Amino acid sequence: MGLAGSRHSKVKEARILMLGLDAAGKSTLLYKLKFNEPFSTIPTIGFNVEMIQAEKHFALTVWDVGGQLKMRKLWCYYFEGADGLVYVIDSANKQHLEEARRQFEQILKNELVKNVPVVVMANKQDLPGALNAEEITRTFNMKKHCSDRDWFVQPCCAITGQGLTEGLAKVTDFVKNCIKSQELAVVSLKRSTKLQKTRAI
Ligand SMILES: Nc1nc2c(ncn2[C@@H]2O[C@H](COP(=O)(O)OP(=O)(O)O)[C@@H](O)[C@H]2O)c(=O)[nH]1
Ligand SMILES: [Mg+2]
Repeated sequence: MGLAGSRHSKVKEARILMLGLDAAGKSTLLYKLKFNEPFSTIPTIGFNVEMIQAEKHFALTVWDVGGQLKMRKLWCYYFEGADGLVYVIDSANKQHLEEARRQFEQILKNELVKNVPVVVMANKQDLPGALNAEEITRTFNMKKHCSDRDWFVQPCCAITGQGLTEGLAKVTDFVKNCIKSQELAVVSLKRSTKLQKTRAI
């Protein structure tokens, strides 16, 4: 989390890491959110990054990191300093679902994103046979794997934009709560250190 603009600016900025297998719809989702227009994407080599004004005083820098096999080895380099995770799934691609689930578990195990809130975007809800939010929750065993953090499964369609603002609002709320509790932890740590010093005198 950082402060954008001048030192006294009230605009807070959080860093969101968007991951998911190749062709899940990450770039489409990012550009629909940013420009509200369908965007013709090409497989992402490297990453796309966009600043999205989630609220008047709250901006999200969303990092869309390429999901191709050779890119996935680099994911961990983006983990450090992430305030929130968005994991995008092609809910209609049954062949890739198991791989998406395995990859998701792998990400959650990483120490660098411990306790970082996660919103799963169950994308491509417009396609026949797409798994709904409950089915994704069950298949991905969300309750077990995300017991240490805030989580939510948001059904969406990146092409029409359905569900995207709801997903964005959810991740914003989670991140703000997380930041608030970190700030409270710092305050109480400072207080107890002060108390200890007073006692020592
Ligand atoms: N039917 C449908 N297609 C989608 C949706 N979202 C993305 N796509 C398509 O899926 C393909 C891969 O999308 P892209 O954003 O490049 O995926 P990325 O590799 O995760 O960045 C493109 O052809 C998109 O048009 C969706 O919600 N529904
Ligand atoms: Mg992409």
